[in-house]
Amino acid sequence: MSQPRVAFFLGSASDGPIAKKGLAILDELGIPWELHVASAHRTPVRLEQLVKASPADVLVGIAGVAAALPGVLAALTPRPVIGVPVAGKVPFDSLLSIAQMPPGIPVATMGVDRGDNAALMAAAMLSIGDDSIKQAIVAYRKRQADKVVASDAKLKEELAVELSA
Ligand code: RP5
Repeated sequence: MSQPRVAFFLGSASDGPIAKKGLAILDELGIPWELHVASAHRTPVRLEQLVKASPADVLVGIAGVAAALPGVLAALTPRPVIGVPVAGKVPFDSLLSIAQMPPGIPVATMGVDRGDNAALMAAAMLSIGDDSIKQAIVAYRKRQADKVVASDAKLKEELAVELSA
């Protein structure tokens, strides 16, 4: 097994579906990852131990409500930290908790529930020193573009049938 390059930290197992979107992309790009459930508020000591033990180059923090997790990750390591706010009942709570970091400890904040973009951003960071990851991102984008073009043809075909009926 190769060393994980990206570590996903989740404030709760209930954030799992958001993480899964990103982990599937890392698998597609051939980037090894690890995942931990560790809350900044409920298990601060465990969180610190896990961050210190992690060999990953990039950390991703996924959390909802008063989402301190990505900010605390960033406080615990000089490695880049990407934050993913999880949607909840109060609009913008987790987004602002993650994006509005005080000066000195930044978190690269993704859109709400965008675990997929967190993986792509982590891959882009790693690609700075790794040409094979750069190639994997280019190929991923080509597949994405091909899907859009295929959906265009499919929708036109469906509409032609439906509207001529
Ligand atoms: C946050 O509280 C977690 O990241 C999760 O998004 C939210 C709710 O947690 P659970 O009540 O589902 O454990 O800390």
